[in-house]
Amino acid sequence: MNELGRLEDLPDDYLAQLRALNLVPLWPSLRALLPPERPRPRTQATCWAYQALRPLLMRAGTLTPIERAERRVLVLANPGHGPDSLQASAAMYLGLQLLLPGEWAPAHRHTPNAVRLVVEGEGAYTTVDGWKCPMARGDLILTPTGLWHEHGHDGTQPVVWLDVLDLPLVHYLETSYHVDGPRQALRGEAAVPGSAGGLLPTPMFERSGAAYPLLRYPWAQARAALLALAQAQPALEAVQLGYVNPETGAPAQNILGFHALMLRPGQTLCWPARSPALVCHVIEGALALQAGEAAFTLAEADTACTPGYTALRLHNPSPDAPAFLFLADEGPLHRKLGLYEVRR
Ligand code: 1HN
Repeated sequence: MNELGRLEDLPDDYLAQLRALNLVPLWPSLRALLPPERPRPRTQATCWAYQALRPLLMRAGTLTPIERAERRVLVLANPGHGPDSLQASAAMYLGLQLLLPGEWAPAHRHTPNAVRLVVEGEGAYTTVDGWKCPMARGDLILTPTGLWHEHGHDGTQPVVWLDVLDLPLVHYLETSYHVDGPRQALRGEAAVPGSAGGLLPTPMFERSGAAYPLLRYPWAQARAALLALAQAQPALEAVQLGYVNPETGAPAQNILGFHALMLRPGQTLCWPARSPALVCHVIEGALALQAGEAAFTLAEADTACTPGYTALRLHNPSPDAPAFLFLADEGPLHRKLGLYEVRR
């Protein structure tokens, strides 16, 4: 491969004339834009230990009242992207949000898609598009693009959840904005999937046609489904379920993908390098995670992010208990763009 000319090789007066006309030579940047053989992700394999950050999140609860925060969140910022970009990966934003008893986070809607994965506490709820979604540990609640959402808390203990948004992508596209609104009129409690053994709830005469017919995926159902799948298929390697739109079978949201994974006691999964970055959050149990050269041990409620194009090893160190993980990735986006790749 040819060594390409550098910017420093060009005379100052030439560079000044280019700059004055808003022109830039390509060749000094070409190799960085198109590195040989594989991308060079800025995203670094990073792990956030819940027990280390929890006191800081609780302290935010005393330092900043909800009225001064709107959303009281500590962002999990990937060091490869720097602290100011608020990015976990190229397309994923992660934050841990705290809502205290009696607090209310007012209604708004915005272009980025969000999901909440409940980490701790009970008694809080999110109202999405008028549907009340109670929050219990491990539940996944969607707040897709454009839908009104607000959070309330009728319980007695702090509630914490993990927010996953496609904000970095939507911001990069210069399409990110929000609209504030009044408290939503309640339409009722959000439907639960009620799916079992190949049976799905069918609308009485036709599909609702709603872009997001299901907003809340209770953990109790996902956990039971994983255990049933593991038992029914002892030879199945990855005991994994995808969060999908039950009317279409497509991923639950358009840009990011969400999965629940069970690792059997002592199980190790070796995954080839794939193009999307991945977020792993431990709902129950523990995870020894290796991503390229990086290695972490995650305890319950810990969260890690791994770059794309990186082979992964996921190991459940417990000899007798399964591990349950929540996974988020950029798979739907890569597939839609024709960029999805697996390197075997
Ligand atoms: C947002 O609207 C929420 O509604 C949480 O709870 C985190 C991060 C960036 C932009 C909007 C929420 C967010 C957010």
